[in-house]
Amino acid sequence: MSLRKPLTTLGAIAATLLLLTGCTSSGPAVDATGETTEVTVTVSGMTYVPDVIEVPVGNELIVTFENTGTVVHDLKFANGADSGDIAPGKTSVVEVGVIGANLDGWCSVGNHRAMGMELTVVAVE
Ligand SMILES: [Cu+2]
Repeated sequence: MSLRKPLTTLGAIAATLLLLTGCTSSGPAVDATGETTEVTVTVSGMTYVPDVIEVPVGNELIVTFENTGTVVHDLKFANGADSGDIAPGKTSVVEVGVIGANLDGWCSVGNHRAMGMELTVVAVE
């Protein structure tokens, strides 16, 4: 019986550590820097240009999406930010929010995503 108490204490400590780790690694809890990264994304064929956007962790990302393609496109992000449908030649400013982790973006029109219309926001330390 003398072993039982220390083991229980260790278990409680391990559980607490897991909780703390879970909190710091999940997206929204990132400390905002108060700075903004602004990027313009255009369309070439069925790809976004650029298709990788590097953002310092904690910066707010604002994407100016210019549909330089020949058909309607949009730009949606995995966190729910969305340009809506953008006609060729039109532009939309998308407030993506504070970036705490890598984030995927894609075009939800037709099968454009499968054809390659994807981009990645890379959170850099
Ligand atoms: Cu598209």
